[in-house]
Amino acid sequence: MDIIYSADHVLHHAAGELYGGQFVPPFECPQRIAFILERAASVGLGRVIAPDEFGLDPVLRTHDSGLVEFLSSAWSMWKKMGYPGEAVPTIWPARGMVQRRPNDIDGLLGYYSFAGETAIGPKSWEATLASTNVALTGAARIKAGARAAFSLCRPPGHHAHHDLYGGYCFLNNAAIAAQWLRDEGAPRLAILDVDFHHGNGTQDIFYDRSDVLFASLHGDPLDAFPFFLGYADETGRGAGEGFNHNYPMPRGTSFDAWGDSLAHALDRIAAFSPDALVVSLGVDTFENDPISFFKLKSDDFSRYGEMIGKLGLQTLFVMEGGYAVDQIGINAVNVLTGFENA
Ligand code: SP5
Ligand code: ZN
Repeated sequence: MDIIYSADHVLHHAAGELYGGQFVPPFECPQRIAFILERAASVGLGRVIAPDEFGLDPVLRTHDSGLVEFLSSAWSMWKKMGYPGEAVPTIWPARGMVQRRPNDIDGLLGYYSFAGETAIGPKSWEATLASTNVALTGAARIKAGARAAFSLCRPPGHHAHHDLYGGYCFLNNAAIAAQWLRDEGAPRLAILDVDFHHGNGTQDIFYDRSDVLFASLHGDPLDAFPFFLGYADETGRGAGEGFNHNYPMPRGTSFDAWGDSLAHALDRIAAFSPDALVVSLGVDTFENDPISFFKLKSDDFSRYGEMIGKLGLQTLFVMEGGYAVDQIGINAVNVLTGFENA
């Protein structure tokens, strides 16, 4: 399958992430993508192609214009304050406070985020737009009839809500790609999120809708980021009731139980009979992932890639998380070769 890749991902390379009370080198780092690209080349996965430019229109079909405006101007506002470091929020409009957009950059950072680990740097916005173009170019390959495509997105996207960033994500690449396919004429889309973390942003974006089915397998929010969304009883709202499926799983979950959840989610997707499938592909379910608690082994990624392939749907893979950098290439590419071998 074709691999869509932009070198502009390196423009987003924060110096620090707030973790354990310290600023540490971010888990979400540029080397992640280099390792995946290298592995894809060594197994001959497919051609590497550069993204096309789609502009802001498809972004604004999915995201709030206030968020987009904020993200595009956050760095210049931050620099005007004379701060020495990168832009991070320190206050949020929490329970009991007013949800009103402030003017000041410190207020805006909290107004437009749900988590504080992700620093904005001088070129984070440029990298974010490139990442979204990578997803959209993959979607265009699907529209053109390709069986599959791999959008090697960075920064990732599945935590980004309609009007919130966080969890290393600024724009929701998978959601934007799915919405674009809808707008180009596909009546029904399914999004399967296999990242270790709940796809809270994608759930938020499609929660009221019956035309985009969302299923997410993830660490139980009682114990895992993003903590405040992702329970099994979140099944959709209004017309969207019954079109959102969460599979939270406990610490130590290995492929036996995880694969059962996947089989269940795939049955629901098959019953929905979508025109295409978008997979939010995070490989932080790996046993050695530094910030997650599932126990999948490298071979398990091939097995589940094959399960997804057996659905027989046109499939766009959109890269999300995965922080065991040494093995991220093997694990991500195992899913894709498993899919192709189905
Ligand atoms: C795209 C993606 O995978 N985003 C993940 C964002 C997670 N950010 C917060 C991580 C906090 C980890 N705390 C885990 C403690 C492990 N001992
Ligand atoms: Zn994740």
